[in-house]
Amino acid sequence: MQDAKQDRLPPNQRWIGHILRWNVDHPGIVPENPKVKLDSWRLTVDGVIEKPQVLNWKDLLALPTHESVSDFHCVEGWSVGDCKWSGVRFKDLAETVKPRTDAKYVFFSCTDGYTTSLELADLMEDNVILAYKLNGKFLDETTGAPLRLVVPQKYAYKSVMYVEKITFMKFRKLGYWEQRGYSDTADVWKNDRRTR
Ligand SMILES: Nc1nc2c(c(=O)[nH]1)N[C@H]1C(S)=C(S)[C@@H](COP(=O)(O)O)O[C@H]1N2
Ligand SMILES: [Mo]
Repeated sequence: MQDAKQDRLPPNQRWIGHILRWNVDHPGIVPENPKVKLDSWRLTVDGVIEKPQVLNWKDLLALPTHESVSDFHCVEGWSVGDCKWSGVRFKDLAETVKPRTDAKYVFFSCTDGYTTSLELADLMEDNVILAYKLNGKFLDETTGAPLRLVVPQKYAYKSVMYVEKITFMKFRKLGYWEQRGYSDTADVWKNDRRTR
């Protein structure tokens, strides 16, 4: 199966072991790993949607659960294969909040101050998950507890940890690394790494 796994490696990536490490080789942003208390944790979903929501931890766990196995690719060149994420599919959340027809982008804000954004269409893929578990265990603060986004087809700087707010938008607004010259498309198969 070695070959099959090699075929799954996007350009200029290398496999590392099976444990995700926190921000390997990413000098520049050194956030504290926030320790979030679950009883005060809230997820705000707002912007150009019919049904804005503030979900607590129980509300989140009550949404339909999905599992998705995918490979995780950091723009610095390391990849982790076969990560089994569980949580809520982004498209199921979108169905609940009912984006208006002019919603084209989604902006994510995190407890550590980090941000990213994606086109709504890219978030509607089946393997895009708001994950609270990795390989059967609830996330810890090194992997984004309590909730992170996982977008396997994009470099991992789009897979934001510690998500606390999801804003549907009409216009594009660049996130933390995208403002600093990293590609906004971030397509791992097209090698979309930097714009400058
Ligand atoms: N909130 C937040 N999310 C983030 C980051 C960050 O600094 N803050 N770093 C990103 C980058 S560059 C990578 S490679 C992955 C690392 O995820 P891991 O810690 O699970 O390996 O998280 C991404 N999501
Ligand atoms: Mo990264």
